[in-house]
Amino acid sequence: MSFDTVIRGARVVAPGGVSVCDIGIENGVITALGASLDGAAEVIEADGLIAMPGGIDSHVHIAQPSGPGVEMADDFTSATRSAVAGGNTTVLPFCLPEEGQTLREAVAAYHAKAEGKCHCDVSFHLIVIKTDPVTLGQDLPALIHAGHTSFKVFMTYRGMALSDREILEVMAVAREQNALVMVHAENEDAIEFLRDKAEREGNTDPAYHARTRPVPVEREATHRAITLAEVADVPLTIVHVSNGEALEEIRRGRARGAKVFAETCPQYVTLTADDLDRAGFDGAKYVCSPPPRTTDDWENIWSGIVGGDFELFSSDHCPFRFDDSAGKDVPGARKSFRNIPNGIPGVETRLPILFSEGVVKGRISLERFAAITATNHARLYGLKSKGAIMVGMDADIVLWDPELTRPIQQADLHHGSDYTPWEGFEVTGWPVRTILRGRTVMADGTLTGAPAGGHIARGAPEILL
Ligand code: DUC
Ligand code: ZN
Ligand code: ZN
Repeated sequence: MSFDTVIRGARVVAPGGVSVCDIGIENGVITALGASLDGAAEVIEADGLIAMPGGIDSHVHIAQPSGPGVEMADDFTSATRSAVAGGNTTVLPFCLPEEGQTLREAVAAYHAKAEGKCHCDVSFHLIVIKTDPVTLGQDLPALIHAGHTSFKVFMTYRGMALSDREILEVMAVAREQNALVMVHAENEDAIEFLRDKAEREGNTDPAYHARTRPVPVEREATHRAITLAEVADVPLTIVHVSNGEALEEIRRGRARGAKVFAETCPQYVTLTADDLDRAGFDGAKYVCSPPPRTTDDWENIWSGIVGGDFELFSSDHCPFRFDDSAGKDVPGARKSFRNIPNGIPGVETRLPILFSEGVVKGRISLERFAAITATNHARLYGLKSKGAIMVGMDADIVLWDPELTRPIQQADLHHGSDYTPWEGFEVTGWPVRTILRGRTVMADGTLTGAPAGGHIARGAPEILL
């Protein structure tokens, strides 16, 4: 056999287990796994390294409209550069229509923004904020048909939140068209009640962002979202689960037979609400929704990661610059937490944090790491040729140095934000080479060429239960 590239001697994390072998690649596809593969134009010596499936981050926000005067810190160039540097080969951002745009127009404009800019592959989820007959009856079916087979609905944020009835109507389309609904589960009325009260009492610091979105607000909405999915008879993904009580609702739903998938993120096992209470305005760096909780909730979330409740570990990368009047410091943000743009950067740090806290600390196996960072994302969201080191799959492979210990530092990162919430957080294990469809796109933290990524149309979700 002849190959374009052979990766030699890595510990390969494949669906069938972990073994030392060579990986043969031809035309961007894995064509052989075995001992002593010869006949390659390029040989990558990988002794002592681990070969993982390229990370798939199925929850990132890129160049998303973010309200008047606010600009997201990443466009497709910087977000995918950061993704690749952090060991990812595919990311799934959300397409959100701007005021006055139809969903179809929004998707066309989003494609135009991504075209020629991506250092890794991308595929778009949709965000459904309108439920008029054109959106549900024409745009959504056409877009699903074109490979956008998942969409997010919000239970929070005035202007974006859907009523229960509207969520059911969206779920009915998902059922008919074989697509997957993702839900942001927080109760908007309860949040507004608490937020108005906090403001009336003069409690306007960033810390009140977390205090006005307490656990019951997420727990109730999680229960309601699962109930609605049971009524509509559809599977659903609950994204960014932050705490043990919401996780308990997911477990109870599953015990009843509901097809619920669950996602969590690094911030829910490494940050707490106290981070939003940092001196001055620094707490704004940690404002995201749902907010980080407590160290007890870290343990609750770990129990779900270790025990298999979470299929997905994503970043929810949603970057804003801190020292910027178009970012966290937008006019009004220091007057009230209500005005602070919501989200934190994390696409580059998701995998090192989980590798270090999960694999190196002995909580999860290499196989489970691969499943919740790549394989399950590919299967659940219909990326048929991605997510596993197997013959016939895209050669999306990341080589990890499992012993490299370093602190996370803004100075080393590649995103457009001017800070990382994990400044100084020490990790062991780092992705040292990212290979996208057979081509090395990052080596030792340096990107190695022009953007080589493209948009991937997805198939139907594979229901993992
Ligand atoms: N939800 C997300 O998924 N990301 C950022 C902000 C939000 O509310
Ligand atoms: Zn959300
Ligand atoms: Zn998000």
